[in-house]
Amino acid sequence: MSESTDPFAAPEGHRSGFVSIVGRPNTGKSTLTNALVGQKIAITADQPETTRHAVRGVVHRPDCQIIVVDTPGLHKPRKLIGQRLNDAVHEAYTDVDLIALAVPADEKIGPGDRWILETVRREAPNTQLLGLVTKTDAAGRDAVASQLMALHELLGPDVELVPVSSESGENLDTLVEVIARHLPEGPKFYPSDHVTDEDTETRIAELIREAALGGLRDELPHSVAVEVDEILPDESRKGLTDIHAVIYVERPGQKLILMGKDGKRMKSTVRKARAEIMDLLGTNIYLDLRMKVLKDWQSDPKSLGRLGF
Ligand SMILES: Nc1nc2c(ncn2[C@@H]2O[C@H](COP(=O)(O)OP(=O)(O)OP(=O)(O)O)[C@@H](O)[C@H]2O)c(=O)[nH]1
Ligand SMILES: [Mg+2]
Repeated sequence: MSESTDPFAAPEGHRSGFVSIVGRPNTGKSTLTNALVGQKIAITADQPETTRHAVRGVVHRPDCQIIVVDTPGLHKPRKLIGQRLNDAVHEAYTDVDLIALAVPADEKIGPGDRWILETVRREAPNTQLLGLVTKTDAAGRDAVASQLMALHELLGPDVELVPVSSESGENLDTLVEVIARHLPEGPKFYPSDHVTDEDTETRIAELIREAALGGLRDELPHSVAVEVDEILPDESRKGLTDIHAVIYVERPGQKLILMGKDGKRMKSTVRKARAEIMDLLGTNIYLDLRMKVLKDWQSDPKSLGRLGF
């Protein structure tokens, strides 16, 4: 293979490694991961606790390759699923080169952030930290400045800080440079066209969950899980791929809410999910979406196992 077509070819001085983004729920970790990778690989929502497993995305630059590990927001667990999510984060940051702690510009640093920092320092004592003030577009300059001071106070003088906005793109390139500077020299781990380890089925299930979450309030988003049953590429129907999936909720009343009046909400969920999935697959699809009650699945070990937690 000639050098120019080798997808692993890297110049002298090339850097590579892993950075985990950790932080409280809803601090913009997944949105930032997508912005850095340049593609939607992790779903996002305006409610906390959206991400439920560590999602790897690859950032390709001529002089570096960064594997960003988006993690579920950390908090003291209340249910069995919370414990499982925290365990997933633990796995995601014990073997990385760098851990970036994200705090949003528009919320005060509090006990939740301190608890995360203590956990990280205890369990990955030798891993270099980086501090991120996210969502800088959502706060004024003064607020961003005082958040940087507060984060400096929290993390100490040896930790570099970067204020970023995934929304406006502010400092995304700087962040890539800062991360790369903390990584060791090394080869490419992934070929240059690889953006994520997520398999297609998982990405489809997540896109359906994202569509279903839109506008839900309170505890309801946490009760939603999605499983893809079947993906059937059907040649005879001119490339129309059949996708069969199930949305799980915990109680019959939740099913009614997700269905909406005259099934309106469900129809809009199917429409939104279908558009995103077609974008991902680049083909036309038929989406068969059903809904089932899996009673209190968030607290039931058997159900959690079945849903992959
Ligand atoms: N204004 C603004 N909003 C943002 C930015 N980044 C994320 N958000 C919003 O913040 C909310 C949460 O974003 P996510 O990326 O899902 O947050 P997360 O930290 O991954 O959340 P969990 O997975 O629940 O831990 C969404 O409504 C995003 O649109 C940003 O740079 N600016
Ligand atoms: Mg997330």
